[in-house]
Amino acid sequence: MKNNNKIINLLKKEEGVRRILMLSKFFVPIVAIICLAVFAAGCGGDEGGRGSRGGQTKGRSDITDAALKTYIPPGDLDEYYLFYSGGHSGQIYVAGVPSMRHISTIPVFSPYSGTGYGFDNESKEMLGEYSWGDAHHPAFSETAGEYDGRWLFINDNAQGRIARIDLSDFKTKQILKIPNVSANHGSSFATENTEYLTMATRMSVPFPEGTYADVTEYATKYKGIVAGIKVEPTNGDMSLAWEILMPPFNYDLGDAGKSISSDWMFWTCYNTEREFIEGAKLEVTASQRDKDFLVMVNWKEAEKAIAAGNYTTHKGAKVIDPAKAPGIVYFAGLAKSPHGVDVAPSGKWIIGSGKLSPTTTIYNFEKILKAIENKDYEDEVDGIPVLTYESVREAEMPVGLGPLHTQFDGRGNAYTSLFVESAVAKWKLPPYDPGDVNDAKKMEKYVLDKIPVAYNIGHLVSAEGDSKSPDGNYLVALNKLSKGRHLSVGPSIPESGQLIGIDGEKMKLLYDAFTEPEPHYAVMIKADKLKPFEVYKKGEHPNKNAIWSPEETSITRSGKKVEVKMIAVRSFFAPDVIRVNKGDEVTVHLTNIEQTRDELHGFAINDYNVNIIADPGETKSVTFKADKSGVYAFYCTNFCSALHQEMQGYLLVKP
Ligand code: K7E
Ligand code: CUA
Repeated sequence: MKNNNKIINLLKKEEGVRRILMLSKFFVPIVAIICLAVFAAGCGGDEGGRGSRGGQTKGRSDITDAALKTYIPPGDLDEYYLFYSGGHSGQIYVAGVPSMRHISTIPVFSPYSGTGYGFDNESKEMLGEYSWGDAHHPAFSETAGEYDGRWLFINDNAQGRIARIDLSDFKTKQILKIPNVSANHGSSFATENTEYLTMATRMSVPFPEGTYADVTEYATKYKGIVAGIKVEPTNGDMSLAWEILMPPFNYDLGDAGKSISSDWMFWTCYNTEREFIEGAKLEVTASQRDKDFLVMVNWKEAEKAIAAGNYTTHKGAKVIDPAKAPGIVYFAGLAKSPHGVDVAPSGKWIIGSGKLSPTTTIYNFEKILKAIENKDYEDEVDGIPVLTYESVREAEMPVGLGPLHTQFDGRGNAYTSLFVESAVAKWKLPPYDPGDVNDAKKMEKYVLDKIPVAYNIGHLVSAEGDSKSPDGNYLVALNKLSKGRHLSVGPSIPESGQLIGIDGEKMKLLYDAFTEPEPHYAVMIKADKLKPFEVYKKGEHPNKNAIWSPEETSITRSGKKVEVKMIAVRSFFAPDVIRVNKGDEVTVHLTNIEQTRDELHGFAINDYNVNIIADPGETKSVTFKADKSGVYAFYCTNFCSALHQEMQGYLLVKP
């Protein structure tokens, strides 16, 4: 309480200073005197305005500093959008940074009655036979290595799928399912100009998909796949371009190259022991070898192999066998049981993290190219060359225990999450003193700072951190545990996102936020890069079932099929009575003819599990079987006007 009052007082003072500074444009001489007086009173005159909430302010406790950096006054807007993946909730959460306020939820792989997603015919068709997905890694579309604000992609770790969200209306527009990829985890990372998105098998299965082979035949019959998903540059439409047949490892995380490495994709993999021994615990059997692998795929070479017809087709997918198409895939040793792989903004440094090693491995991409050119191989696995580790690694950084993922600030620093240590380590990217690189003790000096997080961090994300030019001001730690950090809500508690300031030498914890399950990864984009539209303007989003006036409404029957064209507008439906016979198949096309922002109308039929919602100017369709006779009320679910409660009608089902 005491602290709160202190903050409020300081905030009041701060606001006062800010107002004075704004006025100073007009009353410079007077204000100069006042400012001097304020300085003398010990309150910093270093207000930099909302856009540059940077720098540690003098004379204030950290708590005040954190409050000033994260407090967005009512009515003011955040600087960044943060898109959190929702894990097995199948959704994406949208928050503002630095306030960390939750703004919206975008349903992707799971139905969400709040927006009617998964209830209308269009989204039902996208979801197909599945009612959930495991959303792990969101990725922005990029142009020349910078976030272009067009689309957001996200993978489904459960079902070999990838989805595209249009950032002009924050809605899921496509879900692509591809064959042969079992558990798509190393996804959905975008290449420099969104030529491709990555996909990869996390849990190898017999190839092709649907083949039966006992786990005793794991080493020979089971296979992994890494795949390239082509993105149509005009409309974002995704399609499968190629698959590459890989040894039965677990392909974990991926990333796409930049600049010098822009033709390449990277993944980590574990269980290079290629075993699945019943009852022997994978955690044990997959941790035998001292090193697993970094996987490198040249997608330009994969394109060439496809163009040359050097592939076979399985379940409709063009599959390249790297043993028969050299020059596409390479391995390099990577510290035991790796998880994350992250390409630095320059594209030259590839950072791999081995969960069971207290170091991250920094590869030099120039050395990788040289090793490939010189055929500097230390081994070969299923026809795939393994580059000599000593030739391609630049250094190993002793970051701490349980390194998982790495992000960047654009000033030559990297930030690695430490799951076991519950901390974030800040360290310096190369160059290093040549005398230091082979001495773990000497490398310690390049670990510049460490900050504890609460608790057990997985991913972390910095502002525009996957682009060529990260902003270097904010970092969000995505933690698996949050106990004791919020009011208790029983045995299952939320995950947490902790905002950390990274604009100074030392990292500073600024704010605790919480989310539903489970934000594996998130991406952060400058707010001004997104320009979502406000209504579906009449004529701009053609839909063959759209109608715009009461005169155009209709109920037509052909055999046992009934089609209803309906409008919704404050505060009525037309038609408001639908008469059908028991056993009819009824399709309602609902157009919300409003052209005012946020004037949504819902259409729910009681006891029929019908719940669709149309945004202003949008048309949605729903088809159901009128299999229960009687009278069923329908009504608008979104509070739309003072007479919203009156917005209702009846479905009459004749026996
Ligand atoms: Cu949870 Cu990227 Cu799927 Cu790491 S992953 S934590
Ligand atoms: Cu329309 Cu409530």
